[in-house]
Order: sequence, then C-alpha cells, then structure tokens
Amino acid sequence: KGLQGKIKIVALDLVDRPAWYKDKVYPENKVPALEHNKQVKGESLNLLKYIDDNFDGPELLPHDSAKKMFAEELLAYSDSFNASAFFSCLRFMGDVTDEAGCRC
Ligand SMILES: N[C@@H](CCC(=O)N[C@@H](CS)C(=O)NCC(=O)O)C(=O)O
Repeated sequence: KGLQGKIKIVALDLVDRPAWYKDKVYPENKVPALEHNKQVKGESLNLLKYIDDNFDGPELLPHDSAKKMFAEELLAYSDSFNASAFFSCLRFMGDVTDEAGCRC
C-alpha cells in the first residue's frame, strides 16, 4: 500500500510481550493493532478495511464479494489456528491437533 512513511511499525516479541503494550496501547494484548488519529484499533480484518477506507494506495481487500468472503473465512480460520495450535505448540502445551484440525 506504500504506507512505509505514514505508519511506523513497532515489532513486539510475543513470547516476552512488554507490559506497556497491554497497559497503554491495546488491552487485548494481541497483534496487530494500529494507532491512528489517537485511537487504537485491532482485529486484522477490521484493520484491512480501516486502512483501505482511510489511506490511499492499492486496495488491500478485493471488491469481488466471493473473494472478500474467502478472505474473511481465511482470517477466521487463521484466528482459530493461531489460538489453538500455533501458540500452544510454541509453548509445548501438549497435543492440540484435534482442536486445530491439523497436524503441527
Ligand atoms: N482476531 C485477531 C487475532 C490476533 C491474534 O491472535 N494475534 C496473535 C498473533 S498472530 C497474538 O497476538 N497472539 C498473542 C496471544 O494470543 O497471546 C486478529 O485477527 O487480529
């Protein structure tokens, strides 16, 4: 989208998240989040829509409704995958393959 000069990216270590992120930026304590016009917003899909609505440049989401639905399904799936599998695997909390519907 060409926003490198307009949006400053702040990388976080999710395994060792700094307290200021939850306390002062995004109480949900997840990434991504975007601070714009003194407001902090989260949720990847909402952020894609927000960025498309508020910044110039190529659209991040497709206009075609079938493709848009696919993008929403993909993000919903990646949410459940991340929640149940990815982070659990990282923390070695046991077998989560049934919950995630996959082998990791
Ligand atoms: N529904 C949220 C999910 C965000 C999310 O789960 N982010 C992960 C990283 S991909 C995270 O911050 N996980 C930290 C945690 O769950 O403790 C979105 O789509 O933005």
